[in-house]
Amino acid sequence: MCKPYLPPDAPFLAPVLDAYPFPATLLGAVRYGQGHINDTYCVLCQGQEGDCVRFILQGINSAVFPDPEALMENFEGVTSFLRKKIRTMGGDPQRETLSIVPTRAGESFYRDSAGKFWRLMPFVEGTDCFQSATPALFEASARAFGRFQYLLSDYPAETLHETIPDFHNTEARFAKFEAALQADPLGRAAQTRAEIQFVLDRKADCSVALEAQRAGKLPLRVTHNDTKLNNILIDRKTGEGICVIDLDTTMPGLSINDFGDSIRFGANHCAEDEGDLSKVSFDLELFEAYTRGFLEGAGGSLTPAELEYLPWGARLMTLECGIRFLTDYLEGDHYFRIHDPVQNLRRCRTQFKLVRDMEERFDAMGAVVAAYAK
Ligand code: ADP
Ligand code: GN1
Ligand code: MG
Repeated sequence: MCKPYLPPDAPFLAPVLDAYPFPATLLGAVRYGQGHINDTYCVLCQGQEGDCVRFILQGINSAVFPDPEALMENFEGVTSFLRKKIRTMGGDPQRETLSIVPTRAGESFYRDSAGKFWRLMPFVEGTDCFQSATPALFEASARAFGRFQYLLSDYPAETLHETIPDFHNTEARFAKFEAALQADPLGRAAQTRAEIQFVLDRKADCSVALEAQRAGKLPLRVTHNDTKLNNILIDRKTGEGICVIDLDTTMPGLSINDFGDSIRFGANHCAEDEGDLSKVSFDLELFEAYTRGFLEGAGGSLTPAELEYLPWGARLMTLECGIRFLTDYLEGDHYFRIHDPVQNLRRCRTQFKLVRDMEERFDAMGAVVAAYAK
């Protein structure tokens, strides 16, 4: 039998693959997807009938997730809860939520000799994952994210670990940015004066959602917290968002942030790292499509205050993400995966252009939400 193919830069995969009892002949693994955090591979096997069986193998980024065991506990808790609900509602739990393939030792993850955690999941077949979408696909993703929150509304939130403390604490993100600016280890502040000023001018904005939460206006819910379009698998036959993936940040949070993070990434027609800012603009039509879908999926579960703050969720998640890209650029690009030395700077600039657009069209965004909140 031939040795399975491994990417030349990933010889460390051999013992990881050995740890799993694949049900078919293992052909190899290739890098997969466009996530910024985990190491994702697609593993290919061939069944006895010549059929192809695929899996997703992920190495968990322990610099980002300090406690991978806690993260896997969340993953198992949330997915088994969803599986039960999906089954009760007559859905297909194999396709509508993620699941784990246990190791030969019966564990939900494998720890390699370098201490890195790996998990294996069945590939959800018959789906597509998009980096940008038409209004109809975007609306389908919104229904799925809204429904995800709705399905988890009676999940015992207190049992979830906070996998990244202060993940969407925009005030804490601002403070981290200020510290990076102060330290300026690579002397990059000099070339980013305009971006730095953009953030400093918006310090007060960073407190808007947190103040509403502290005042008891916005409730804590179980939220996904990373609702990028590419964290949804779209069913190829129906065009519906069938499976919410990338569950590592599912923990208590604000509904407006789940709404907002999707808008940040999807309500425009450019890549997150587009270098030509004349191509970057916030699209109100996509915003409307997402709003319609999210409110439908959430099934009337959002309070009037949450509805009122949805446009703020969009502005804040976009601002916060831009701040995070800029901070990472100033600190030397150790958080987000980059493919060239100024990618984080380009990413930050697209976010700030989108924030500016949203600021200009804020009343129109409010009117759209009001129209669908009725
Ligand atoms: P990251 O945290 O790095 O973003 P993700 O969990 O989002 O990692 O996975 C990266 C990509 O891999 C996704 O955008 C998607 O294209 C693909 N993917 C992940 N899990 C599955 C799955 N179970 N089935 C099919 N594709 C998947
Ligand atoms: C990361 O993991 P991925 O690529 O889906 C990041 C998000 C950012 C996003 C920006 C755990 O998401 O918070 O919004 O990049 N995830 C984590 O594209 O930090
Ligand atoms: Mg992802």
